[in-house]
Amino acid sequence: EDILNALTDAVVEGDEDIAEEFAHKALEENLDAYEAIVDGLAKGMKIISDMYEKGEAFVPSLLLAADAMYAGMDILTPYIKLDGTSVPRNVIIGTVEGDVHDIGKNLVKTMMTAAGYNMIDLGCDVPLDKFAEAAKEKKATAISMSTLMTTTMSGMETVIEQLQEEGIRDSMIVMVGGAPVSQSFADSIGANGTAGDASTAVETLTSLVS
Ligand code: B1M
Repeated sequence: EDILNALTDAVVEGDEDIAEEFAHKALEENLDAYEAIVDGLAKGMKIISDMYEKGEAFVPSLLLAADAMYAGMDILTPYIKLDGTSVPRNVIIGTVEGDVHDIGKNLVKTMMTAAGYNMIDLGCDVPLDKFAEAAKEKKATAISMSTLMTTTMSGMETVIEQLQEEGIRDSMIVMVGGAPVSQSFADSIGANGTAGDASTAVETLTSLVS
């Protein structure tokens, strides 16, 4: 409990050293690495993002918070217990064209990696046609698209249309997510699923592939 709170605080404060210190402590105390990320580090990122929304925090603090979160994740991620039964599947992930927000996308990627998926990360501000191109090239099982802005959401629909044009839509699972994405939006563009957070994203993907 104390260690989880310390991880959360380290992210909110944007303190990489403390995040690293408590990530090590979490491992020493045999805390579950996955829980330490979700209930410790990611929780801190959510808090600072909400503070930003309310005008209580500013961009530099957000970026320091993300650095602290990544520093803790670097230590914890190798200790997440892999689901040994899963067959490796290629999953394309990226933030759509026009959008540079990648903190949430990176969390989703980490959780999916931890669940045994082989993640192919196209990064952020990804030109829309790259998704179908990469999916074909890597014989992907799924495409995971993230966006944080209302102005870039329609890009996800374009990608689905491109998959259709390429004749690979039906053999592909398409997941969409990010703060403005709702279930009804996902349904309206013909995506297979969405999720409100990174761990639910993994559960949804796993239920869709099996
Ligand atoms: Co910007 N930003 N930002 N920003 N930013 C938002 C998104 C905004 C809501 C803030 C606001 O104004 N109220 C707003 C969008 C408004 C809108 O669309 N209507 C906004 C804006 C406008 C902008 C700029 C345009 C600002 C400007 O320059 N004028 C600009 C964008 C430029 C561009 O992209 N072309 C910009 C820039 C930035 C920073 C660079 C400063 C920084 C991003 C740094 C980075 O990502 N490398 C930033 C940040 C940090 C935010 C907020 C504060 C926080 C986002 C974040 O990282 N959250 C955000 C406000 C907010 O969300 N409270 C805001 C933490 C992260 C862990 O959560 O990303 O939601 P999130 O991901 C979650 C879930 O959504 C879900 O799981 C994740 C983990 O639980 N999820 C998925 C995400 N992807 C998923 C995919 C899935 C499933 C689940 O399946 C595939």
